[in-house]
Amino acid sequence: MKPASEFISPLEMPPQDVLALARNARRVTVLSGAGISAESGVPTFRGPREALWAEFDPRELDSVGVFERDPALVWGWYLWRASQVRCAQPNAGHRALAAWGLRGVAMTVVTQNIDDLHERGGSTGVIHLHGSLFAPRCATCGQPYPMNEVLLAMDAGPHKRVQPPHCPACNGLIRPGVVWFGENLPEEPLEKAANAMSTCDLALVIGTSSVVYPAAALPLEALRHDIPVVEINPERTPLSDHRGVLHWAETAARALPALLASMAEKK
Ligand code: BV8
Ligand code: ZN
Repeated sequence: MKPASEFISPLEMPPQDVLALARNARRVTVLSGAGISAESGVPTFRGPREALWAEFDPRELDSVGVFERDPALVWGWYLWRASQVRCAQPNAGHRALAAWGLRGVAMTVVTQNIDDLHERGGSTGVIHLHGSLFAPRCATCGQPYPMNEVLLAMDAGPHKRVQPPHCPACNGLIRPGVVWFGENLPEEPLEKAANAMSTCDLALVIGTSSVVYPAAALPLEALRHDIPVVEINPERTPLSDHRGVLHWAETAARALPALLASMAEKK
């Protein structure tokens, strides 16, 4: 049987220092961003090409004020994004993280993403810092509202206005269950994420531009505790130059399976 490493093109062999850290890690915490879903066809926010916000000004759609002014525009945009994610599949990066978690390490996945691709790729206990596309709630009383098939069947489009439903409890407007700019992150997920980042023995930062706070401050928490941080991203980010960060210029769907395959190799 040929060793797995022979199936991996030299391009994808993990850097030796990253491989050594991964092999010795017993508690791994991941912080992921839109980049980990890019190879599933879900557009990123600030990427060069298909950036989601290339079409929209984030202040245009990612703040409470806009929803109050034009709920149908915002609701239509999020419905469209939910239908896009439902057509997407978890990629090899999502699946490799889930597989790693089954190899006896304590794996905590913290994500800024509002898609469910980590869960569909097999990860459990995923911590969502910015909410979820699939957990709408009442903008007035906060009651959760089921994102059911009817809603998803609507032919929402990026510029299509769709009137949001009303809350059965108080008749308030139903809004996307996400965190917009200027809104506080949910406390419990943020606390759990900060704890996971400061008590692990390896932090992986995958597919994020590291510009949105307070999420972008989490890897700095690991560095403050002298925990090694590996950043997997084809581009460099403000995090890349921090002392203690190993930047691996690779995509998630190539790097993570390669890391797992190499870890399985005899040392
Ligand atoms: C807060 C909503 C307290 C859901 C998002 C002034 C006023 C108010 C606030 C602020 C202010 N100044 C600063 C702030 C704080 C603000 C902030 O950080 N602003 C930044 C932009 C300067 N943060 C907030 O407002 C947060 N709340 O602070 O509350 C508060 C309250 C009141 C007043 C002040 C403070 C709320 C932040 C959450 C905002 N909501 N989205 C949605 O629609 O999705 S943010 C949005 O950006 C998404 O959630 C996304 O997750 C997040 C980060 O983006 P990334 O995931 O990193 O994606 P991006 O496209 O940027 O990068 C992709 C990366 O992947 C790239 O590096 C690329 O190279 C790489 N990549 C591409 N392909 C691959 C890949 N990597 C690997 N493999 C590949 N194949
Ligand atoms: Zn309500």
